[in-house]
Amino acid sequence: MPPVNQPLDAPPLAFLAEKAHRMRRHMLAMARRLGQGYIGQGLGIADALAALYFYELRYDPADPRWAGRDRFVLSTGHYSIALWATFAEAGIIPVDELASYGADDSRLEMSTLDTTPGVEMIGGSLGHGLGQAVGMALGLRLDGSPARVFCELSDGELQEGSTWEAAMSASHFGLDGLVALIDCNGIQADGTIVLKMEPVADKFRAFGWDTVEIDGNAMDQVVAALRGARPRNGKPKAIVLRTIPGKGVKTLETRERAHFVRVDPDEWDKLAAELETAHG
Ligand SMILES: Cc1ncc(C[n+]2csc(CCOP(=O)(O)OP(=O)(O)O)c2C)c(N)n1
Repeated sequence: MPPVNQPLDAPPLAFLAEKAHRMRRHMLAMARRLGQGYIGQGLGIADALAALYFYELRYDPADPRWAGRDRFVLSTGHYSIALWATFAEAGIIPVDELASYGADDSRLEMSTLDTTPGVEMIGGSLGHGLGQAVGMALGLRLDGSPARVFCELSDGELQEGSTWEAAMSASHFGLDGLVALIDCNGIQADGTIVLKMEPVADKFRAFGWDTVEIDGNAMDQVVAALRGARPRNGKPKAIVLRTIPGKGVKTLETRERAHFVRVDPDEWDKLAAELETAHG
């Protein structure tokens, strides 16, 4: 089992930062084989996933369907590259398997399938994650389970009505074991976010959620926000993550069309070197 429920005054920040770095390294290697991928999103969400899987989430890597597990719903199925890297570091899938990312017959698709160990929901069609997470949280409550449900969703998904129906329901049903991690990376398919969604945090507060807004690439803030979301106080929790697409790889952080990144074959060594330099 990973370390869980550690005291706030001694969070394993260096350990978590190292995990996030290793995950980013995996992601670059996976995308390199294909020459492209949803790399920006993966690099941006890496810190939150590292904090979640190696600090907060309760799960058993040897038994991903363990009934007592906390659930993690990745609503943005196209962020799968980050999930596979996380699973490899967590021991849910073998590290060697990452080489099959995006290949025919691979379990590691470019969007998530729930036949892959550790995946709770089929991804691809955006705007469904929070609703499914609400259903899971209700089901766990009916079962008398203390397990919690964490749901990642994107700023683009805030433009879908289904997300707000789910947000309303979570608050109505008092789902205090539900934690939404909202990846506000500011991009959508063709560039910057299409509809103005700000102020995101105020919107969730207005829907009755305990809400914090943080730098989603600052490990200490992510850890503190996850700890702050623990109380079973009758309210769902929202953590608004401000993240940088391509975080950790300078060239990608400043790339304009960051949604689906194509990289020239001779550019990969430079990206890998930038990642190592940024980590120090
Ligand atoms: C319901 C639905 N509509 C459209 C798409 C096509 N699509 C795939 S990724 C994407 C961009 C979504 O932006 P966002 O959710 O903010 O994610 P990010 O920009 O971080 O990749 C779109 C429109 C989809 N997968 N599902």
